[in-house]
Amino acid sequence: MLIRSSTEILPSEITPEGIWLNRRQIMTGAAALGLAAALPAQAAGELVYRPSPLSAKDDKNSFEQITQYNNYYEFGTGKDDPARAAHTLKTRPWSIVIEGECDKPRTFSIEELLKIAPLEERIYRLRCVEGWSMVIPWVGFSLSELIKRVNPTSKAKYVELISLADKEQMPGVGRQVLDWPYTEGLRMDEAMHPLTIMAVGLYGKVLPNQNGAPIRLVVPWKYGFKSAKSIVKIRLTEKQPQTSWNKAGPSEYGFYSNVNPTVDHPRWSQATERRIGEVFKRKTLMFNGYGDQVAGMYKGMDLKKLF
Ligand SMILES: Nc1nc2c(c(=O)[nH]1)N[C@H]1C(S)=C(S)[C@@H](COP(=O)(O)O)O[C@H]1N2
Ligand SMILES: [Mo]
Repeated sequence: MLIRSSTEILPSEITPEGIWLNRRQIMTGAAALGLAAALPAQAAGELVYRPSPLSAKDDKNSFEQITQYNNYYEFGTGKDDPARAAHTLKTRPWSIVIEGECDKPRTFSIEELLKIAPLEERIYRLRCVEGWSMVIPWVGFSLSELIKRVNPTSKAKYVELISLADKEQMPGVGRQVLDWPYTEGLRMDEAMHPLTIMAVGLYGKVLPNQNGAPIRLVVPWKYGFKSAKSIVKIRLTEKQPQTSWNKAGPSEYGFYSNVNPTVDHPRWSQATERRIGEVFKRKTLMFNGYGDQVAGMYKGMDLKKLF
């Protein structure tokens, strides 16, 4: 008999588009044997996904680097706190409530979310506002796929994303380091942009707790803190929502938080960054190198004022 942990994906949660097999399955020859042969691999927490042309060509950081050096203040402010402490996060049952300016507000279970659209691998650069970066092979789907399903009204101008805040599971929530729950926000066009994803996995596997299991936002042209983890609520709003980091330091963390080497943080330069695992610093790229795809959304805006 198969014994499953609560974080594993059930075969019934996998999209029927079983033709998209990951590289490992192809390499092991499982593909040649058909979907039935691939199922035991999925039961062990493997996701079925297809590659995406939106992936970066950069060398990926290792699974070890991506899962042992984290910011997840609900589990402590040290980089190694989340990997050590996030095992207490319960990722099943899980659901996301979508409410606010939409015709069809509703709750999506994690099982429904995993089937919203075929999963894709998105290799993205992540630039933390602290001055380091990584390249992470996420598995997820476009946030637009989810927002479309609730029929936003014409008043829906912004999207507020809210993380879980449960003292029982999250030791850091007992400390006043941020105004919990961790809250982030995007303008509607940013939320609907094809690069903006909800990630459910990385390196082909179910998302580790410390990376924001079971489902988190990833917005690759913005500083890492916009990419809220372990999301439980999404609210469509007419007014620009408040965000936890903006409340904590309004002069340091603006609403837009686009990666911008020409706008320094008041306490340090943003011109360069250190890719985790590398010795020499790199020049930080405008919009984290995604300018061709996203710069149009900010035409005519003063990005020094709207940082
Ligand atoms: N809920 C929540 N989301 C969060 C954070 C957090 O502390 N709490 N930290 C942010 C920051 S500062 C960064 S750089 C990224 C890090 O994501 P990773 O650990 O998966 O690399 O998560 C972001 N999302
Ligand atoms: Mo960050």
